[in-house]
Amino acid sequence: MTKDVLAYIGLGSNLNDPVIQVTRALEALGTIEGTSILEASQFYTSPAMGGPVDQADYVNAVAALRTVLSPRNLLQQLQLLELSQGRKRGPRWGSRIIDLDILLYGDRIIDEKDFRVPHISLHQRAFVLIPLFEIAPDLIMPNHGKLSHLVDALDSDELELVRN
Ligand code: ROI
Repeated sequence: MTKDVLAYIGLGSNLNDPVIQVTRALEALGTIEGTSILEASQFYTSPAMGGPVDQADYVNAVAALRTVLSPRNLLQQLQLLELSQGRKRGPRWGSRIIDLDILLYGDRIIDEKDFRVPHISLHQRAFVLIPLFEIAPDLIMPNHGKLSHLVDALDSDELELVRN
């Protein structure tokens, strides 16, 4: 039997109707081979944090996946989904139609130049930590310890739930 792993994916968009983009991407995640969605957070909106200031607000969510894919293969699939949703290469931290990041892959630590898990900025981004906490409040993360401690340390009140 192939071993499967619990992975957490961060989704974000601030272009071309972000709620629709994040919804489409969530649906697409469930179609990746060897992968199923266990849970998804609600959608949250917030101003661009940590990038150029003249950007539209983002919509973010986090999904829990069960996958038999390796971290690299999962990353490749996410990049294909980004392209199929029309993502163009732009400036670092610039606006994007869809951004799909591997936040966590089981308790694995990956430290390669172009690929780091846990995600390099996971611990300081309210738009990742709060939706992650919604679906995994008891999570203990490699490198970072208890998710609840990171959430307690956030001083951001800029995240709002998207009301449908
Ligand atoms: N800010 C928010 N609120 N949401 C994001 O998904 C996001 N992504 C980014 C930068 C530009 C750093 N800021 C963000 O890449």
